[in-house]
Amino acid sequence: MLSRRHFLAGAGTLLGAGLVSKAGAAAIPEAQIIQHPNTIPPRAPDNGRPFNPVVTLNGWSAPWRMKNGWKEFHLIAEPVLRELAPGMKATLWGYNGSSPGPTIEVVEGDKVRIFVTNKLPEPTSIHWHGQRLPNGMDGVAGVTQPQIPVGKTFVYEFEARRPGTFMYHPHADEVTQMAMGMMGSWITHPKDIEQHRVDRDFVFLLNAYDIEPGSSTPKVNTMTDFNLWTWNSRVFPGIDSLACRQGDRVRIRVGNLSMTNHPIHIHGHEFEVTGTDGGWVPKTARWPEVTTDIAVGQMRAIEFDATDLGDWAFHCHKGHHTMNAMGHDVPTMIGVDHRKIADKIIRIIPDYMVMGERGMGDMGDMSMPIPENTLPMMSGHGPFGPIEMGGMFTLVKVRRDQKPGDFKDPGWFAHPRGTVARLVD
Ligand SMILES: [Cu+2]
Repeated sequence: MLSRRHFLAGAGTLLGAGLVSKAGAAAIPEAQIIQHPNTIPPRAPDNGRPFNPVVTLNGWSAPWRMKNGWKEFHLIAEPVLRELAPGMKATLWGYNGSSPGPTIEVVEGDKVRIFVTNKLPEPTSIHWHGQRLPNGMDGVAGVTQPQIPVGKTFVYEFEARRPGTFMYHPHADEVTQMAMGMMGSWITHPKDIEQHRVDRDFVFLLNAYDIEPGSSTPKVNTMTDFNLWTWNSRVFPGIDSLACRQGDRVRIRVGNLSMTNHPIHIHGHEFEVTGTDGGWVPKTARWPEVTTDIAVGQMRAIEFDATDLGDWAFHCHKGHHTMNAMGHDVPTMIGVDHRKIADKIIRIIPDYMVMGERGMGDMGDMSMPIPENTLPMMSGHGPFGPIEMGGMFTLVKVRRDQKPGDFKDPGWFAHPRGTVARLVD
């Protein structure tokens, strides 16, 4: 048994709820809560060391305050309602109003203090994945610290020693808490603002949920059969596009906190993996790719020159990861003429639909009845018709006139005359 003295002297200092509410109000910085899923464009830091901020896809970076040389953040672990895409909201757990939580951005050498308040119905902790830090700050409940009890606030303090891209997530009842959406990105920028400098720097996490059509809470005991494949807890067409200016050097940092690997693929350009959660890859060790597999618990930073104008697909290459729920139990019907049997079934089940005999593409275009709070399996409409995608899919939009620092979606690409595949027969 730990005595109270040990408790206070331990890795995470426990602050009583009373302290937080009154005398301690100024001791803990206010947490910014954001509940909408829009991408908030970055702001140059107004205090602390300078850095080039990242763009969190369908998210934002946490504000901080400087106090006696420490950069202080406040994360609140709590239940949140996250819109996965227009038409579907999920009941998740996250931080500061969202799943994932806000991105933490610091600079190499910063002394960082993070207050973590637990408003979940069960104890939690936060592990700072990939970081070099004192063992007692590593966030493994039971091993390096006691669990953060319900209603209490812990504080983590360490120096951001190694620049790179990291993640944060609970290390207490991990299966439940990660399946419910608890995670976030962490960027430690290099001290030298010119080092690894790019024109656009995006970040997001790969995650996945198993939510029954018509419901909103993930099944937390699912091991492999997830049905919603998400980027920062969003599915296509709810994932924002990555707007770039022609000629930009672009970095996309992708962390995987789902339970399977994802081969991430770009069209029209080739990239190099320039960083992992272990650090920056030396130039001589890089090779060109158009797909990179990101395993569970890994981060990959990819970089490319956005040379070619257009709307370029950027997605996971596993086919079923670019689809939404409902697809799993449908038998393959390609080549089966089941009109006769369908007539008989319709007499018993009036809503029965014949589907899939020409492939599944029809479903993107169909207005079939689906339960409330459920997304179609494939959706999205482009300038040439149905897109037939869902899940882990978005577009890298390269434009000549996209202004530096402008991340707004520029709309559909206007293809120059004679450059679109066409009907000839
Ligand atoms: Cu995938």
